[in-house]
Formats: sequence, structure tokens, C-alpha cells
Amino acid sequence: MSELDDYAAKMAARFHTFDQDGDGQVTRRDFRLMAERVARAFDVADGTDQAAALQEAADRYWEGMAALADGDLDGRITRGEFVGAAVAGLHQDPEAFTRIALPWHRAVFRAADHDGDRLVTVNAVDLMLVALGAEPDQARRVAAEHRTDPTGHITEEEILAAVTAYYTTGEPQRAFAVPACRVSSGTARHGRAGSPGAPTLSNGPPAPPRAPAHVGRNRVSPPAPSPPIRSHT
Ligand SMILES: [Ca+2]
Ligand SMILES: [Ca+2]
Repeated sequence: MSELDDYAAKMAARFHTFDQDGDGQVTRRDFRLMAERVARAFDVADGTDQAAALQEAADRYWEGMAALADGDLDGRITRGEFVGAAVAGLHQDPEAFTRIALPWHRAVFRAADHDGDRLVTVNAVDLMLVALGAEPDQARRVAAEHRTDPTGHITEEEILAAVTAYYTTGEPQRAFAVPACRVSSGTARHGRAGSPGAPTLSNGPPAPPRAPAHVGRNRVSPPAPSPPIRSHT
């Protein structure tokens, strides 16, 4: 598979984590549910500035993705549109990522960062991942792979750099399996979602109900088939 195919497969695997209500399409409601889930995970009370910041960031993220993805402008993003949007709008384009998705990830980090020092614990990153749809065992492993500072904390910069790499490159998904559905990318790398050249999913088996890593692995470690896992027992 090419780097682009790897990327598209990774995004196809993520679709169900965005489809929070499980109706097979992503809508503004799903993004708002995602914000509510993060708020609950970090005890962000309704009516606070932080709750509003999460909702606003989620709305912004939805609007950015919809502008890229919603080819028929019906307010719903299908899996194919979602993958097409990520390929056409985020892949290899950190500036687009910064505009569309980074505010959301920053808001999630800040919800987790109770004291506002831009540092969070490994456990907080674990909770963040689970709130975003990762399975607990996988979230724990990915959280533990992050580079920590001398005090054992993970910086905001580390998290946002990892998330940017995750969404803009075909870096392999180590912590989560990529489903077996194939994506034909053709020459559509710069094509708009829904256009004739946009990538489409083949009729492969559906993505299994598992959540890939949302934030990245430790980018300073060499790739290893069985990365060391910090014991949480
Ligand atoms: Ca949905
Ligand atoms: Ca903190």
C-alpha cells in the first residue's frame, strides 16, 4: 500500500469514533456529543467557559470537516466523504489541520489540564483517548508511549505535535489495527471529496468496532513490532 492508502485506511478506521450516535453518518450532533463526552471525562461543568470552549471547538471542527467533506451539502458526512475530506483536506497539509482540527484538540487538552500549566499526566492522556473513542487497553498503551518531561508529565506541545502527525501523514498505526477495507485512491490526492477523482472505499468488510489511536505514538522511538509498554499494574 502507498503512503496515501495507509492514510486513507487509517481515517476509514476512525470514522466510527466520530459517529458518536452510531447512525452511520457524522453530523454536527456527533461533534457536540463528542464535546459532551470529553466534558464528562474531565468533570467540566455545564455552563462554564471550559464547557463552552469545548462546544465551540467541536462546532468549528464540524464546520471545517463539513466544508471539505459534505459533497451533497446535506449536513451529513458518510464514511466515504469523511475519508475523502481527510485525504483532500488534512493529509500532508498541516496548515489545514491547524485551521480545522487543532482548536478541538487544544480544547480537549485544556479540559484535561485542570491547573492550566500545559502539562498533563499519562493517566489524563489515557482518559482523553477513551473519551475520544479509543478502547481502554489501547488507550493506556498509547498514552504510555508518549514522551514525558523530567517530572513524568506530557506537554501540550507533545500531544498537539503527535495529533498533527497522526492526521497529516500516513504514519503507521501501531497501537490499533487498520481494518481490512481497501481504499482506492487513484490520482485523487488533491481532489475534493465527492469529486470523480476522490478516493472511495471498496466493498471490503466494514471497520471492526475498535478505535485507533487518536494521538500519536512516541515519535522519538524507533519503530518496533512490540513496543515496550509501561506497566500499569
Ligand atoms: Ca452520527
Ligand atoms: Ca496540568
